[in-house]
Amino acid sequence: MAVERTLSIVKPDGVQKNVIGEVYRRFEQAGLKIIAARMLNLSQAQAEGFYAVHKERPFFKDLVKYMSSGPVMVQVLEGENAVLKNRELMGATDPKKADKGTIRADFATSIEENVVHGSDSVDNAKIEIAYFFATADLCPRA
Ligand code: RTP
Ligand code: MG
Repeated sequence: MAVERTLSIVKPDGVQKNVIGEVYRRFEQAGLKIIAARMLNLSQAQAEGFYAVHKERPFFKDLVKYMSSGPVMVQVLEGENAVLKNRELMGATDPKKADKGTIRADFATSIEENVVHGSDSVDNAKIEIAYFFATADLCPRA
């Protein structure tokens, strides 16, 4: 299995629910290392740019409004199979469909306010990591 990097975001509802530490605990328990992190308020323009792939979708406007409604915590995770491992920890987009014990099943409010984002492929992870971090910001370790 390859060591990969993926971009994770604790979304505004996750920060508001005070579960950053709980989400980090799950990453670390699964063997994922946090190699960079920053908290910020996304502007509408930043949220639009980040979710540009969804710009034709009916939920895009709401998604941008929600993602820029409060602080987010953004991190780079590194580990074996990190992209899929993070998606498994997150659970399905709709918390009603998410497996028991996943982050979204445990903490999400709705299909929109679903606590976390995770890159869906290694290629998208590279693009998303570069959206928030310079190479010099990453702190990989053995
Ligand atoms: P994410 O990109 O945030 O990790 O989530 P995902 O891959 O599981 O889901 P995706 O299809 O990429 O959708 C991105 C985010 O848009 C919001 N959404 N709202 N109202 C709706 O029907 C709807 N569908 C999606 C969610 O916040 C979703 O995570
Ligand atoms: Mg997605």
